[in-house]
This record gives sequence, C-alpha cells and structure tokens, in this order.
Amino acid sequence: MTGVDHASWARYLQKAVTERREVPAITAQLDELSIDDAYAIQDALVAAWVEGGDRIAGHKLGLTSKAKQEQMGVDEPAYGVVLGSSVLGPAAEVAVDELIHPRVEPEIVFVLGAELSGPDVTAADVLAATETIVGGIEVIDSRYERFSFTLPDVIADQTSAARIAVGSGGIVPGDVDPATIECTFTVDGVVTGTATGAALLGDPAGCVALLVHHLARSGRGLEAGAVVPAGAPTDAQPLGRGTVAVARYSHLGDVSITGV
Ligand code: OOG
Ligand code: MG
Repeated sequence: MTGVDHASWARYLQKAVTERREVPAITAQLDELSIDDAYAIQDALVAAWVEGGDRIAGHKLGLTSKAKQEQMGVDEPAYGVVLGSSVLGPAAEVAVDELIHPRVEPEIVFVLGAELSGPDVTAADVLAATETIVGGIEVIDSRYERFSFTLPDVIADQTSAARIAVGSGGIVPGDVDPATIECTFTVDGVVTGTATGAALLGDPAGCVALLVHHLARSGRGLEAGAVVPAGAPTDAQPLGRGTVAVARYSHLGDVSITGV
C-alpha cells in the first residue's frame, strides 16, 4: 500500500458523520487511492466506531444492480459493514436531521444461521448457512458532497451505510429461489422502482458468496447471526422529513421507513 494515512482519513469521515456535514471526496485530495487503501480506511473507520461502543452486526454489499451502478456511475460492487447501531425494525422512523442527505433503497437481506467463510464458498453454501431471507430498506447517506464519489471513495466511506430497517418473518432458503423475489418500492405512494432478486448480479445468494470471498482475502468471514443486505435492486430515493418509503416483497412482506 502507498503512504495513505488510513486512520486520519477514517477520522475525516467519522467527523463528517458526527457533525452531519458533507465533505470533499478523498480522491479529490489525493493523487491516487487504491482499492486496498480504501478498504484499510473503511477498516479503521469501523474500528473507531467499535471502540466507541458499536458492534459489527453483519456485512453488506452495495452497487450490485445495474440500477444502482447507473445511478451512482460506479460499475463494480463494494463491500461494507452493518453496524449494530444502524439496525432498525420493519416499520422504522428515521430522524432525518441526524443525517446529511439521506436516501432510501430496498434490500434483500440474508440472516445467517451458521458461520460462513473461505474463498470457495458458493451460492449453494450461502443458502445452506442462511437462517432466513427477509426484506429491508437501507438508508444510505454518503458523507461526500453532492452524494458523488468514485469506487475507492465509497469503499472508504463504508459504502454510504447509515441505517437499515430489517423485516420480520421472511422465508427459509429452499422455499423460494431468492432470484425470483419481487420487490416494488414506493415513495409517498408513487412506485419508483420494481425489480426481482435477479437484478443483483443474477442471484442475491451469489452476491453474498462474493462478499465472503472478499472477506476471505483478509482472513475474515460472516458469523452466525450476521445481517447481510445483498444490495439494492432499484435506485435510491431521497428521504426527507415526512417521506414514507415502503418496500413490498413477494414472500417477504412489507418494510417501511418514515422520515421524521
Ligand atoms: C453506495 C451504497 C450502495 C447498494 O445497495 O447499492 C448500496 C451508494 O449508493 O451511496 O448500499
Ligand atoms: Mg444498499
């Protein structure tokens, strides 16, 4: 890795969160930010939150659908951490003034029943280790100006993770092929997107396998109980005070977030 000061960029992003203030992208200030450096900044950022009393509740994927890649102008998936403090129930209220410029997006969420690790894990292994698949809505809140970033920027920024409403119930793997789960995303009564699980690189379980391969590169894995959003199948929409977002899933039921 180059001479990038990971801890100092992590503090830069942590301050943006705590001060609820957007900041210039890191790549606007450095000649180069490698993907490895970006993940090292993310690791330092997560370590700082954990030191402050938070915990790792799971890991997430982002930018796994064409809809999201096109919306953000980034054409590769990115991996981040789900912090315990960010996990909300299935009909959640989110205080908009705790955030910078939040957006909401639907998520298909895997909840693991067994640990999962290693570079050769397959989609079938993912399903075997999954306890339930539930619906979700993620609140993303890029810490960068104009919600604009390159791949290394968004990796360093914990893939814009802010909050995640997680549905109850859901399905046991085997009942339904997750690629066929249908999602309709409605904001203030207007349908903003519809998609199936196949929008996530063809198969949401395959996305989780990619995440496990990513973690294996640093000797890590997913733990039993991990909450794992596979990425938004539609594009994201602004969350303002009074906004009501509803993600309606076949098999998985409804999840909602209201901005307050
Ligand atoms: C990056 C996070 C993307 C997803 O589900 O695609 C993400 C962003 O769009 O700000 O979480
Ligand atoms: Mg997401």
